[in-house]
Amino acid sequence: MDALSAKCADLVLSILVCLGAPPLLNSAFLGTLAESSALETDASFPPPRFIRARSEEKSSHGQLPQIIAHRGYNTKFPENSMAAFRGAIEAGAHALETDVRLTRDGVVVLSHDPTLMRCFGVEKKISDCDWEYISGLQTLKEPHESMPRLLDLIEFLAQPDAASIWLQLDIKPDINADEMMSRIAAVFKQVPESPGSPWKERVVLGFWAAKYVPLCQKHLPGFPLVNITFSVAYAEQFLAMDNISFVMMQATLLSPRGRNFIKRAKVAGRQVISWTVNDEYDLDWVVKRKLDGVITDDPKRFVDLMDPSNGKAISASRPLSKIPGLVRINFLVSTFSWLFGWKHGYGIERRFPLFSSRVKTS
Ligand SMILES: *[C@@H]1O[C@H](CO)[C@@H](O)[C@H](O)[C@H]1NC(C)=O
Ligand SMILES: *[C@H]1O[C@H](CO)[C@@H](O)[C@H](O)[C@H]1NC(C)=O
Repeated sequence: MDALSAKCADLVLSILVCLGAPPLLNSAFLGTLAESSALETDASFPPPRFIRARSEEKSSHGQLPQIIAHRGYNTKFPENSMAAFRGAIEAGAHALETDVRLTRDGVVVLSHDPTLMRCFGVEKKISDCDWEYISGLQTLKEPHESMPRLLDLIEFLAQPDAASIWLQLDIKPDINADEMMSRIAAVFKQVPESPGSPWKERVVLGFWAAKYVPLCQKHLPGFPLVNITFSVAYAEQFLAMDNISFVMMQATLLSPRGRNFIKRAKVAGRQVISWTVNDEYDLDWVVKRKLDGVITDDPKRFVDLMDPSNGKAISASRPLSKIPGLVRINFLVSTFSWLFGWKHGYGIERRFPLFSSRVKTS
């Protein structure tokens, strides 16, 4: 692609972001995704069996999705704080989802954003601060909490009363990948695992960019992987890669292509988890499609809704007023994927000729 076309692609991408495409679709982020080439590795991973839907006799569907607390119980507590993680478990969540970042001095901390602005009111990047400084900050949201390290969360999960809880780590691709993975691995080595439940059977590594696949293999061999994505087109190529499961944006799963993807993923024995689901009609959809899990901001509400003993079937239809929004997001994501492919030359056929023929899943 020549320089002028690249500029045009960038321009259209920025317009799409203004129109409401997910903010992470910025060109720096996409550039990181594009430098990947995972499929050439012969890495091997176990399937993440523990993220499968729970079988549930009392449900008419025979199974129910697992409830995964998004950055902890974040509608009630400051996101990604120890209070939010404890709160989620007390509320009955089956799993926690969190985001990892590195401080300047190499400490793995839990923060969704790369900067301290939104949660702590400080205009600094985490990667420019040392742990000693960050550990003294308090969240703007009450009850004011400090930012935990991954180590704090893992020590908490090592306690007997948290033994049944699993963890999804969202490894953001805008960081020094090799150092990040080796620091994460060091944390798991530092905290002794409970006898019957090794970390490998409780922690799933969520990655966005393919270059993380060989790094996960190098530093955390035997840990299962999930691909976090908004693009069904992108995820489809990983049906070809054994044992990789999926964490997909709910809005894109609802599209016809998304529904088809769910079917193929199931036939291939892959787990599919949906993010971020907060409405009852979306939960209803997830239950009917027999997805394996939902990532939600309010785990308590979903635990109550799904409790078969309260006798109330989850049943809610999507208000028609939501349809235009869904069409819009799917339009944005598809246009985006197409532009991204054009700009970076990704595309299942071009980048990964090996997998260009339609993946057979039967
Ligand atoms: C997938 O998982 C199975 C069962 O753990 C394992 O035998 C197989 O080698 C894995 N495949 C890959 C490519 O990791
Ligand atoms: C996972 O999804 C993202 C899109 O969010 C994609 O760019 C990424 O490369 C996918 N997986 C792998 C193995 O790369």
